[in-house]
Amino acid sequence: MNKQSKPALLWAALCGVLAVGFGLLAAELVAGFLSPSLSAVTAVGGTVIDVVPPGVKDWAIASFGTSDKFFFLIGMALVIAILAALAGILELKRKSWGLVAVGIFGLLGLLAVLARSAGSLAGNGVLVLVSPLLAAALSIVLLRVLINRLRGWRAVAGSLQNLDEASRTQPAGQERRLFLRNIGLSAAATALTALVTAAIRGSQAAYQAAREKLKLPMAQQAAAPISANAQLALNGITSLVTPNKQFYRIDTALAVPVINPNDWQLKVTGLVDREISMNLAELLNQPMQERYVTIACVSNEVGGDLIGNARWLGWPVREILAKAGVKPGADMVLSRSSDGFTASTPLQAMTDQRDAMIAVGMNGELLPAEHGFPARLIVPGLYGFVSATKWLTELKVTTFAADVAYWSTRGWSDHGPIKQSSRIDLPRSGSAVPAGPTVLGGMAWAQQRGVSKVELSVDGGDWQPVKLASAISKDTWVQWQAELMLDRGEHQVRVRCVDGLGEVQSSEVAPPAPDGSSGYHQITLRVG
Ligand SMILES: Nc1nc2c(c(=O)[nH]1)N[C@H]1C(S)=C(S)[C@@H](COP(=O)(O)O)O[C@H]1N2
Ligand SMILES: [Mo]
Repeated sequence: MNKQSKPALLWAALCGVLAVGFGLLAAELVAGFLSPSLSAVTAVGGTVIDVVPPGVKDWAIASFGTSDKFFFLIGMALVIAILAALAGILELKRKSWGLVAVGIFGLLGLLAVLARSAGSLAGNGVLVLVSPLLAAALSIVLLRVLINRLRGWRAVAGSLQNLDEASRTQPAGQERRLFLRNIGLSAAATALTALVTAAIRGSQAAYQAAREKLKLPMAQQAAAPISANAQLALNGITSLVTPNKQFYRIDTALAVPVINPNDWQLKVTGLVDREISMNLAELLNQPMQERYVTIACVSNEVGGDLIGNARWLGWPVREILAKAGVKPGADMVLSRSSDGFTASTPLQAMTDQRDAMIAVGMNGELLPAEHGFPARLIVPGLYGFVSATKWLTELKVTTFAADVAYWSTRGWSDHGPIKQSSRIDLPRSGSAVPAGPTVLGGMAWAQQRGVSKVELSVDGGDWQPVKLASAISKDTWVQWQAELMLDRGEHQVRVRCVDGLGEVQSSEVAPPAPDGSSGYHQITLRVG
């Protein structure tokens, strides 16, 4: 251990605070930019609040009242600052030890984020891990740079101690100036990052406040309650209705568009008799209907999980089109999002009895920002890229000949009916299962036509029908369950479904591009 003078230790503590402060704030900035619901600091705070004994929470609420959150954040900042200062001192005394300490804090932050988002990584994917990792990485790099500079200064100053005053101020002075300049730059960068982060979070707070004032309208036509026979009593089976936080998210938006509901407008343009412009209050006043619809991504591989089922609340698209008056000749609606994304949907699918809707509600809540707040399209039976425009701002009535949508210019088909498909979710492929009866379960879908049968084939043998739950509707997926007696050894099990018209799922193996994957989902089981 090398002995350091008191001022050196104070400088090292400051280095620690600046390094960790900058790292955390920069990570907050990136998280805030990506999505209003991503934040390592909030996740760590939330986890702390979760694990603190109830007595302490009661005491905090009693002593600080409604400012308890504010004081909690101040307290958290203090604890982080003290730990960061200690890490700085440690790094000065023992090279790399401080960095390891910061790395450990980062790891704890990562665990807190994981604990908070348990099971819901699906929504924002790996993005939730970005914030703690980035914070740790930036803090470590900056701490290393600053402490190395500090060391350089102390080393020169120390080695020159025996020389006379005049000859030692020169190099030591240079090193000192370099160090101070680094400290100054870091402080400025930290302050700037803090300002930008505060600005982003401020506008998001305004969005949150405006959002909280909104009330999800009542459905004029509510969805019928789900029959008990639609939900199989099978442990671990995919839930029939996908919770919003677990709903797959696919879009081209790097940063989730955060739309202030007070500024939002929906326009109907193009081949119409009367253009329409409508604000959110007007939209929410329209007669709403509620439907369970299973939407899917064209990029979903056979057996994949880019599919989800929700109870959507919305206004039928055909109603707004009728108000606008569609001119003869039109055959497509080009929907546009606030971020420029467009989808081309056949006019037919927007106006027929399938109930395409401008959705504002998802499973009883306003749309989450990630899923298109304040309004998006939901068109039963079509893949998302040709129908499910989120952050919807415009419906242009047009023709396939005149307009081309975002993905149609990028090698994907411009008509996108969802291919009927099925999936084995239980057990996971590659599982070892004990000898005796093996229970399997999964999902099947054939939107617009419904599923009439699900069948399994073991090791290429005959197709055997399995138990099929009742469907919520033709537009939703259906759960299935089976019990197989398998011999010891390795087995391949495949699944297929039959739709409501008797059409058997296609065995032709196709990749997602250009119009959706096909083929049978197969799993391997080791029975022993
Ligand atoms: N604005 C916008 N809307 C979009 C997309 C997009 O990239 N931008 N992607 C579409 C695609 S490809 C799919 S599969 C669905 C996914 O909807 P979800 O993220 O709510 O599951 O949204 C559609 N709507
Ligand atoms: Mo998609």
